[in-house]
Amino acid sequence: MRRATVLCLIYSCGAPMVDPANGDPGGLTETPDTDAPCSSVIWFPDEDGDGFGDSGSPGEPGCLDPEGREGFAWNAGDCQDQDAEINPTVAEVCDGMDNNCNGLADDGLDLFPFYPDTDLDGFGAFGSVPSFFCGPREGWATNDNDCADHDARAFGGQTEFFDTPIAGFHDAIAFDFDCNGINELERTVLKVCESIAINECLPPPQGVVEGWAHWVPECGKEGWWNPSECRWMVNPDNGQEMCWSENRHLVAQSCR
Ligand SMILES: [Ca+2]
Ligand SMILES: [Ca+2]
Ligand SMILES: [Ca+2]
Ligand SMILES: [Ca+2]
Repeated sequence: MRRATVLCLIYSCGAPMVDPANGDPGGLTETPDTDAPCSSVIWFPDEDGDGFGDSGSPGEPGCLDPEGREGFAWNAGDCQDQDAEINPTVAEVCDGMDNNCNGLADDGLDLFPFYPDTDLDGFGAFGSVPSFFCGPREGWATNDNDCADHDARAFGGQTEFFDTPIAGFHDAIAFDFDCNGINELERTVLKVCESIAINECLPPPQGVVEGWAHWVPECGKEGWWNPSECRWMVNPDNGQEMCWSENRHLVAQSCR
């Protein structure tokens, strides 16, 4: 009498069948024969409780009655029995893993083009051939805007300037950090300290606070920088009085 009740619970007496281990109708891959001998049902350990037993386990025979079968499922198919989010009913997602236990990782998903990004600056190499993946992965970028994929300082749209060149690039583009094909100087303003009379300095061009003391150096080259107003004072270099800028110092020209 009790066995009949259990079978009715399991099979809902004509309704869709449910897994006796967890009541999940999606959990069935095989239907045990209710008329078969008790020992013909194979139970598999279900550590993560997702209703699918460890597919690596040989299982053990037992009665259909789920009583005393906690931690077991009557069908195998779980390829990762420590993770309830991985089993045959789960939808495949782009994570490098086989979520639905069909033996394939990330199969059946939309693929997108990715370009090699050797220097990991988020920009793929100019004109490179894309590979197709379902989602981002290290060493690959969604664009091919990197004119120097061996120098993470250089990429399309870079706004910073640098005073050491890109290795291996010829002079005309050795400082082309924003990949527009030319070297642009960061600082081009002159602030020459000249006297118009004893004790009187040439007034600075309007708006010029600081600038190059003599000429505008090329990319990466050093030049003297006048950081403050020109005053009649003793030149600390030679002890003579002249128009001079305090704290004059050498600066390397940065470019991009
Ligand atoms: Ca499981
Ligand atoms: Ca996956
Ligand atoms: Ca890159
Ligand atoms: Ca780069």
